[in-house]
Order: sequence, then structure tokens, then C-alpha cells
Amino acid sequence: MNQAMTTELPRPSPKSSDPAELAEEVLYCLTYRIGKNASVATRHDWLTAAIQVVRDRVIERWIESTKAAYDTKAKRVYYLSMEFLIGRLMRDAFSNIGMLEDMRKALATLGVDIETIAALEPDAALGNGGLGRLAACFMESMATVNVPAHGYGIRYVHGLFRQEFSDGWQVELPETWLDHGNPWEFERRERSIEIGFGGTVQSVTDAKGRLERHVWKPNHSVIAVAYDTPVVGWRGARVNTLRLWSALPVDPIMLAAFNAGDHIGALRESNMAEALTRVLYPADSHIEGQELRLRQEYFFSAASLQDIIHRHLGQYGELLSLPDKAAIHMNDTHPAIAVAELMRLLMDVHGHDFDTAWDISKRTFAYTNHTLLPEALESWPVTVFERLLPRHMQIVYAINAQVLHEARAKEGFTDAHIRSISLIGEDGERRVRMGNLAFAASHSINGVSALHTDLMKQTVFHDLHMLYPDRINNKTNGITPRRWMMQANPGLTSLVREAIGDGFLDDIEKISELDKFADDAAFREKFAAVKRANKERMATLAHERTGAWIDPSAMFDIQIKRIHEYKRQLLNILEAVALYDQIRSNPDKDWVPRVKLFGGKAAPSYHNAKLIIKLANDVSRAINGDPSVRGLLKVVFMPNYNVSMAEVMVPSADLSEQISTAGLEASGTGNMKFALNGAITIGTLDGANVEIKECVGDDNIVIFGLTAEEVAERRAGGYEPRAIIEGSPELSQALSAISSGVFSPDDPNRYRDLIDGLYNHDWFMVAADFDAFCKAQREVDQLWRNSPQWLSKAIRNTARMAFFSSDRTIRQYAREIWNVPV
Ligand code: 26W
Repeated sequence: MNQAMTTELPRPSPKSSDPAELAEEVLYCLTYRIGKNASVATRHDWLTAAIQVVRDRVIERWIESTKAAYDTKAKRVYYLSMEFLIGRLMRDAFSNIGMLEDMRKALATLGVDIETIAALEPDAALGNGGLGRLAACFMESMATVNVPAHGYGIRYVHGLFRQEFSDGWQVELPETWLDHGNPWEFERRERSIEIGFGGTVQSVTDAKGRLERHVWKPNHSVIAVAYDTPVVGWRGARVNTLRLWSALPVDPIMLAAFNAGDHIGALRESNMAEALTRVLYPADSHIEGQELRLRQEYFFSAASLQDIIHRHLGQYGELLSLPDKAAIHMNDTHPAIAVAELMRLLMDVHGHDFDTAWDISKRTFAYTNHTLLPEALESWPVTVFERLLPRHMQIVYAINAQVLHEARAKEGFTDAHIRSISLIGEDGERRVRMGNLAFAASHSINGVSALHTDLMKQTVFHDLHMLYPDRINNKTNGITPRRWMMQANPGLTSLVREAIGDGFLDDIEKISELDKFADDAAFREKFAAVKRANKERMATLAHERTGAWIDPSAMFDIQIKRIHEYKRQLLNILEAVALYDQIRSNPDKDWVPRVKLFGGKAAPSYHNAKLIIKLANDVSRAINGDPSVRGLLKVVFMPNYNVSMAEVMVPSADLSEQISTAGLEASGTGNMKFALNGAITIGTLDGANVEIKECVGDDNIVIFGLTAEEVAERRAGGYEPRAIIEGSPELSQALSAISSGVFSPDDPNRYRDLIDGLYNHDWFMVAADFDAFCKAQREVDQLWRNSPQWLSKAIRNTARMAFFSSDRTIRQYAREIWNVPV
């Protein structure tokens, strides 16, 4: 290594895949881009140098892809999302461009272990959960299936908080993913856009006093600066752009204030700007209604819209063709303010009339809904909206007038219908309903699983669906098999290649050829060996992070996702408590050894979710410390669950817990990751579980509990949890143990309210499903005892999951929503 470190290094001819030449390139980067030689380079320097070598290849493809889209006048997709939960990028980019193994060898010749440096890369957690991770999978699939696309979002300085446990309680710490710089991003100062807030609206009239146009005069503004990250598709097919916006103060204003001696005012401006993109709001499925959040939404939506318009005008010189050349997709309602911004740009800046602008908007926008939970539906007080965005407020009123006019013309529309479709909610404080705004402005509104789409039509958007019956459609979610199988589970990937060849790497549909191997005893053994190795890797991680030893021969039963009452981690914990009790009462029974693993973050302000984490940790301490269940039951809560941790946990699972109250999980995508990696699902008929069941077959999944319809009936018909609890000895026993402080001797009343909630209302029907869940778990035990049978089912899960590739999902979006060829 030192031999190569002469003072002058020739720039090696790039594009070689020869490990020796790649090694020279790494040294070149280390020297001339980082300014170090090998003897003083830190591990981070090696990481940066390795990334830069691959990045050079990526950039070539990036430029080609961008140029080709321009030259062919291709329609572009703009995916607007407040969150992109991308995780680490190195393995993804190296693997997709086909350089992972060559770089591994090249680095080895330099004495550098690629796995060691890969682990140093920060996990970019610019998202909360499902919606953000879906956006990341979609970006990868759009590049893979060759859709020219730009993702637009926010470059948060602090992504989702880091979670630690202090005496079992969640503690949130800031996460600093940019500490060592970010070799994947390119700052584009030239794409800086001024974004205004507040102020007034002036009407400009012509000589005859007729209104000509409105002019918005904001009273303060910030600069949006673009940072671009290349997104590499499989085999480098195409490289798209993820453009994230960062806020800076407007210098002239600052200077003027400084000159005028208003130092405090200048600082306020500067802090305001930087506060805008400082942190990701850590609540999913719960709106806190902070004004800063609305500012963030407008900031990134307006910057993105202005950027899109700038690009379109640069190429086509007019905006009437926008819908033919641009599809703007809103990932949930967080970017819905983009609707009013596009209308403003079309009318106030480019002189189009309302009808033309509205027609362009509706043909350009599409919207995906990701949740039906009422507490997660966005709305903003008219007072706040008006103060921050006075011109947009006027536009929202104008759109509302248009929509209500169309509704009144429609037969059968009563005042109640009108009230429900109005963009302005009138119950109590007047509020702008962002879902109705996004719906009204979109030619396509999609749900994320078949069940969720049906429920959307029946519930939140019932009346809007009556008014515009051809807009709602379903696009069942998917996951990228590159990250979630090829990269996360190289053992399984090699095994599948050995069995059915390489075809599935390029066409995931071909993985169905694996089905016949479910009955092949030799293959089953190999499949089991891969799972075993993944479980050993997981056991090492569990020990590193928690100190707990878990036995890889036990069943790994995993629930990882955000902590939310509707996701029912509590149901899973209660079952563990009940099982613990049964094992102690019948120590001689032939119990199946289990390790229950949990992972997930609670929103910092979500009291019950945090209490559920504490309960899991208290239960874990009691069970793991009790010699009478040693070797039979363990409970481990992994701290700081994130994408990188999921990449280790998912391939290690035997059993996947997908146990939400039916009707409440829009889709789930963790469910897909587990099944693809050969775990069997225990789940309710909720979200995409319904379709997973159809694909893998009834015999290869364990379904229990109330259906969405039954949940609705029970709710309507006066649900009485107390009676149910009293009728279930196991549940009563578990609840009274928890409630009386068995797991919290230091504070016996800690869980009193939580448990009382189950007796009194039990919104999420934990009691109603408890016995069915326990019974299903004992069926799972029974399946596990017959190992060949278990393995056959696991293999069939892997073989039958092709439908849940995000390549399929993206092709459907492209054909059925965006009108982009694929
Ligand atoms: C502003 C607060 C907020 C933030 C995020 C409200 C709502 C959200 C998201 C809509 C929550 C979310 O991530 N939803 C999940 O989206 C996934 C992708 O479609 C689905 O698989 C999950 O079922 C759904 O919960």
C-alpha cells in the first residue's frame, strides 16, 4: 500500500473494473481529493475515497440519463415527498452499478475491509417510517425501470432522532448524519430560489379599472438551495436525481439589517431560515399543527414547483404543455400546498386565467393517500394559513368555489355532501383541509393496498368520490428487491441463483421458479442454513446493542415498525406475558423456544407509545432474568431501529408480526420485506396482508382476528372490552399482572392507566383479538415443530412475492397515472 504512495500519482484511467486499477484510483482520490496519504488516512477517509471512485462512474451515467431525457423530450416524473428514508447509499450504489465485488477486492489489496467502512456510513434517516421508505424504494425502482424522475424533498440537518433507552424509557437524541460530510450530494448554488412568506396581496388593475392580476408581496423570504444526490438504478440502467432543499437566509436583507444596526433582527432572519430545514418532524400519523411545519411544507413545495417550471420553460418556452411533459406526484398531503403554488405561478406570474390554470393543474397533479387515521389528516387553521400565505389562501377559496359549484350542479348532492367536500372545514375553527385540496386538484388519487383503497372510497373520500368517481384507484405498495433481498440477504440471493439461475435479478417475476424447490429436501436444508447464518448475524447485533444473548436455534419472532397503538405492539407483549405464565405453570410441556424481538421509535410526544416501549423493556427484564423460562422464551427490544438495522433483522426472521387492528394499516411494507426473505407472517386481514395471503396462499400464512368489516360493526354496535377480558382467563391474568406492578415493582401503578384504557374503551380492539392471536401463535408453534413443513412454507413465501416488487408498483404508476412509457 505504501509503495503506491509516491508523491505524484498519475490519474488512473477510470472506468476500469480491474481491482488493481481500482485500488490505484482509490489512492488517487485519497491523495488529491481528500489530501491525505494512506498512512494517515482514517477509516472515514477510505470510505469517502471508495465512494468517490464509484461516484465518478455514477456521474457519467447521470449526465447521460439527464441528457437523454432532454434530447428525447421525455415526460418527467416529479415525486414530491416531505420524507425520503434512504438509509445507507454505498452498498446500494456499488451493487446497482455492478462494482461491489470489484471494490471489495480493490480495497482488500489496500488492507481495507469494505464491510468495516460500509458500517461507518451514516444511515440517512430523512423520514419517519413507511411513507418515507416507500419514497426511497420508488426512487430506486424509477431509475431501474427507466422512468426519468426527480425526487424533491428537504435536506434536514437532523433526520429522525436517535433512540436510546434509559432505564427502559425512550430518550431522543439528535441525529447528525452530516458530521463527516456527505460524498453523495452535490450542492447546486446556481439553483437557488427565493421563497417568500407572509405580507400582502395587491390587485393590479388595467386602465379601465378591471382586475388584471394579483401580486403577492411577501414580507420576508429565505433562499432554497438545491443539493442533488444521484439515484442509481439496477445495473446502472439509469441514474435519476434526488433534489433536496436547504434553507439559507437572504443575504441582502441580512446585510441591510446589519447596516441599519438591527443585529437582533438580522439574527432572527438568519435563525428562521436555518430553523426551516433543521429537523424532521418526528411524528407519523399524528399532526401537531406547528406553524414551522406548514412553513417547511410550503418551502419545499414552492422551491420544487419553481424549479419544475424553470426547467419546463427552459425547454419548451410555454406552460400549456406542462401536463404532457411533467407528472407531479404528491406523496400524501404534505406537499399539497404545491397545488396553490402552481396555480399562483400560472395565473399571477405567467398570466393564465383561472380555468386554464386549473385545467393544467388537474392534468399534472396526482396524489397518494397513506392513512385513514383521522388524527393524521392534515388541516391548517385558516388564520395561520392566511397570515403565512395570503395569496395561496385566496387561491384555495377560488378552487373551493369551483369545486362546490360542480357539486351543486350534480344531482343528489345535499348540504351535508357539500360540507364534507369543502376545502374549508367549518366545524369549530375554520381549517383548510389538505386532503380535499389534493383530491380536488388531482386527476388520480390512489390508495396503497386494495383494502385501503376500498376504505378510502367508503370513508374519508366518500363524497368526493361520488363527485369525481373516476379518480380513485389502487396501487398496492412494493419494495425494492435490490436493497431488501440482494443487498440485505446475499446468502439467500446466492442460493436462489444456484437453484434457478440469474434471471430473477433482472426480472423478479422469475423468482416464482423457486416454488418447486419447496418440496426438495436438499434445497430446504440449504435454505435453513442461510436462515441460520442470518440469525447468527442478528444474534451478534443483539448482543452488541443490548448485551442479551439470543439463541439462533430458537424461533425469531419479530415486530419492527413505528410504535403506535393501532399497530398493537401491546397485543404482542400481552401474548408474551401470557406465554411466560403458561410456561411457568407447565414447565414440562414441549414448548417451542422463541425469541421475541422488537424495534421501533415512538413519537416523542406520544405518551402511550413511549409507555409501551417501557413495558416491553420491563417485561423483557423480568422474562430474560427468570431461570425458569431460560432457553424457552426471551424478549429483546433493539434500540434505535432504522433502515440499516432492518437490513439485518428482516433476513433473520422466522415469524413476521403484522397484527394491526384491521382497517387501520394502509398497506405495510415491512410485511413484504419479511415474506420475501422467507419469514412466515402472522397477521390480521389488514392492508397488504390481504394481498400477501392471496399471493402466498392460505397455507403459507397465519391469519387471525377481526376483519375490517367486523371491526367497524363492533365499533358501531357498542363494543364492550370488559366483558371480553373477563371471559378470557389468560388475558385477565396478564392484564392484572401488569396492572398490579408485577413488571414494575419500582412503580406498581406505572401501567394502571394503560391497562384501564383496555377495560374502558380499547379503541384498537386488543381484547377482541387476544384469544385468536394466542391460538394462532400456538398454531405457529405446531408448524415450527415440523421443520421440513415450515421450510416449505418459508420457501413458498420467497417464491411468491414477486408482485410486491416496487418495480411492478412503479410500472403501474407510470402506465395508469403518469402516462409515461415503461
Ligand atoms: C404529519 C404527520 C404525518 C406524518 C406521516 C402523518 C402521516 C404520515 C404518514 C402518512 C404515515 C405513514 O408513513 N403511513 C404509512 O405509509 C406506508 C406507505 O404507504 C404504508 O405502508 C403504511 O401502512 C402507512 O402507515
